[in-house]
Amino acid sequence: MSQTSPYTIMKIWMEMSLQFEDIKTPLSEKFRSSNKRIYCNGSVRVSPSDCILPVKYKQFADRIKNFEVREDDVWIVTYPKCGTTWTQEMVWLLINNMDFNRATQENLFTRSPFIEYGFILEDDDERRRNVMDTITLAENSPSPRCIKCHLPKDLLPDQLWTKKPKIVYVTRGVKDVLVSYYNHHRLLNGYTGSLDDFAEAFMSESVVYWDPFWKNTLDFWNMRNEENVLVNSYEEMKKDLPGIIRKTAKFLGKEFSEEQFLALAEHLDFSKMKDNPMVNFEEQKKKLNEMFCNDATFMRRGEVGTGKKELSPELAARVDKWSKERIQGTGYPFVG
Ligand code: PPS
Repeated sequence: MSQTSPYTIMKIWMEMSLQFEDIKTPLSEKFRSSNKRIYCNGSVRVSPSDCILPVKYKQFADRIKNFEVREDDVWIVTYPKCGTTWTQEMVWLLINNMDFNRATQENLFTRSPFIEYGFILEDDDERRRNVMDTITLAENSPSPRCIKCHLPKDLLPDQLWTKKPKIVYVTRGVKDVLVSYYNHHRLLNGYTGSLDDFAEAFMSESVVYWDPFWKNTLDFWNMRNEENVLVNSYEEMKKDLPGIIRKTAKFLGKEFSEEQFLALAEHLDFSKMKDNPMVNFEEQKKKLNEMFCNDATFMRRGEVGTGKKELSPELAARVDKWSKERIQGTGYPFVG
């Protein structure tokens, strides 16, 4: 039986208009009340994709869907906490001729715009005052652009599937993502619930900010053989960073000396990135810690296997079961 190409399916989605359904379940309400930010005005389920997003997304959806893509863009697409920042810094340096000078003077936030950041912050969030309109920032950025996006495949700009710029997708072991995302909610949203409650929300496929982890991940895994898509994993980056840098450079059509590759690997080492104010969010962290009275941090552990260590054995087993059911028959190898 002939298989329908992912691009044919995408063409059908492109022609469908977006639908929004308000989400109000006991679990989503419990989750909402445990966060001081982001979910305050409620969430919507977006169709197609089933992605759960803040209500504010409705105001941005068309601008993102109709965003003018350039053929020489590189899009860093990920589920949150999979190694986005790490990959952005790697790709930005690869497509900017290893310009370490600029990388150490200009924040990653403006070098590599997070296109949908605008709808994450509510209008009354004081952080908004310091944040420019990131869609405009991306529109005005010179080529080659390195754009960050966490949206699922179905909600990405339509032109990604016609102009076909390079897309680097990075994935990570789901238990490590869960624990890192829990920490992220504490840091950025003042989440006061327990890790167990967060895990319930994460697996309920209805309350955590983005669409179900496995849908986001498997959609890109199924596109891994497309010429313009590269799927890396956090675990591979930890195991052989110079190897992943070389592989990514090849995918991007960039050539460098072995010395340059090794210099980039050193720059991207967790110990270096953790102390690099252009990528480590330390400045925001101080204000957020004060606002939410906690000690959460962005560059937290930078390790593989933290989920297994931090989740109770019962919870880890439930996450494994939940994952197994979803990846059965897909050939997806990075379980973690
Ligand atoms: S976000 O908010 O979605 O953009 O977060 P993201 O950048 O995807 O993920 C943050 C986690 O990545 C870790 N990190 C790194 N690990 C290893 N090496 C380097 N250089 C590196 N840079 C960031 C960061 O510590 C978060 O993981 P946890 O497990 O929470 O430590």
